[in-house]
Amino acid sequence: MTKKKTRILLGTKNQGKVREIKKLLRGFPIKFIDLKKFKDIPSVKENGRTYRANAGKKALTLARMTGEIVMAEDSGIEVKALGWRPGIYSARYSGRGATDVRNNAKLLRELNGLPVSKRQARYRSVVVLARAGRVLMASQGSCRGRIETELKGRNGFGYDPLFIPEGYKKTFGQLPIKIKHRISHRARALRQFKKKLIYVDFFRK
Ligand code: ITT
Repeated sequence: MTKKKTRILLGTKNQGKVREIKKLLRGFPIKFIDLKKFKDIPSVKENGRTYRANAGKKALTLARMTGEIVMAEDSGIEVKALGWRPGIYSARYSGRGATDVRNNAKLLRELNGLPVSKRQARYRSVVVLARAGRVLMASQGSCRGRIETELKGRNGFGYDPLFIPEGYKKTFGQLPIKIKHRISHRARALRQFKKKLIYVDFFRK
């Protein structure tokens, strides 16, 4: 008899994240499905004060709505010169109807004239796994770097055309995606996730 693979729903509407998470967890003995399977599912309101709170709320709410085991992620970019903003507000940084294009334009505007030495930043990611009513596990990762003075490259998504990871001279938009998959906040959070997953008891009530 063949054993059925455990399946996990990727609880994100961000296609950039879906692409990366699927790639980063490829070959892992778990079947991943995405939210496309649940067409009219409403967006979860993110009103927490931390990445952990938002990721937890997304995972628990979607688990309740779908009956699936759900992995959700909350992430953002933090810029030192802005008092580590926008952080948890990264997706909504440029206000109502925010897009990656507008968010990047606002970031460039806010940092206008700031020298390279003052443009430190970091990405952060928190991943939460939940089943109806219970968080099973959480993991996190971060990636240090700085903000470029103009948009460069088309790889990745979101703030990637502006983010130069520490130790490199090019943005994630320019670097081969293989490098992002090795050193990004999400890659680190998911490496920890994989290590912890073997200790998760999916069936404990
Ligand atoms: P879900 O809540 O449905 O997952 P979202 O895009 O709203 O999608 P978040 O609330 O976690 O997700 O917002 C994270 C934002 O931070 C995201 O929209 C990007 O603008 C930015 N971000 C996070 N990780 C990134 C990455 O690897 N590259 C570029 N930008 C990133």
